[in-house]
Amino acid sequence: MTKNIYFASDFHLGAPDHLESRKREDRIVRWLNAIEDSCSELFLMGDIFDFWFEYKKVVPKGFIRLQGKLAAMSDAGIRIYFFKGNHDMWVNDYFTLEMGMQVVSDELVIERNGKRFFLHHGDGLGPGDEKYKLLRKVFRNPVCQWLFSLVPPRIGLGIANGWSMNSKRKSKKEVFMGADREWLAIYANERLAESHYDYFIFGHRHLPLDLELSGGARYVNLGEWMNYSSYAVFDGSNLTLNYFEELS
Ligand SMILES: [Mn+2]
Repeated sequence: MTKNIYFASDFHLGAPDHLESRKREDRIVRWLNAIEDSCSELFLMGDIFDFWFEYKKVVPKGFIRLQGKLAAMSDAGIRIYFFKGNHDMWVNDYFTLEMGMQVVSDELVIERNGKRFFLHHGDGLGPGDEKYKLLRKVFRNPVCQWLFSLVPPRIGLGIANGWSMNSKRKSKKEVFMGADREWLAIYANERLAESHYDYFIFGHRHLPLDLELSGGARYVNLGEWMNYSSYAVFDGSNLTLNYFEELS
């Protein structure tokens, strides 16, 4: 393996408003420009969009610079994976047809250079959050998705945008709960009891983390791009958590 693998999540494009989102999108494209020469695979691990719903013939406006950049990278031979997040699970074939991205619905286990990775956005895993786990079943239900698709975009996207305004809350920084209480670390340790993994990489938590798990495995949380511009890179032997354009 001569090139790097990059992981990022939780861009939440669209939130909190057009101007802020555009500034973030520009930063993300600068990041992609900076990494593309060294990148063999790119894992976009959920909540890339603050809201996405794909109708049969209609997709949400905006985010065109990111989409153009991803299309160009994919055309240049970089493999790109798009994980469904809790904000953007309603994808169909648009990302695959237009940007060559492979859509991942739940977890993806990969092996690269002898290292085993467990990858997932992170929503609905570990103890607690029963209300969301129930909601997730409804949101992911094909019949419910079909029913929503019957609502005209003017109304459907209006409802959704009002809804995702809740995610303004999301721009505040999350607080570390301690290694024994971080639920994705608890979840990862449960998986480790069944099988060997070197790395667990999740998003969703909105807090960049690099925690040691049992048996020397690690849990890396990708953070988010409202406050941190954090991402992970695997260079073939090491996995590191980095910050793009870090303010000094
Ligand atoms: Mn998120």
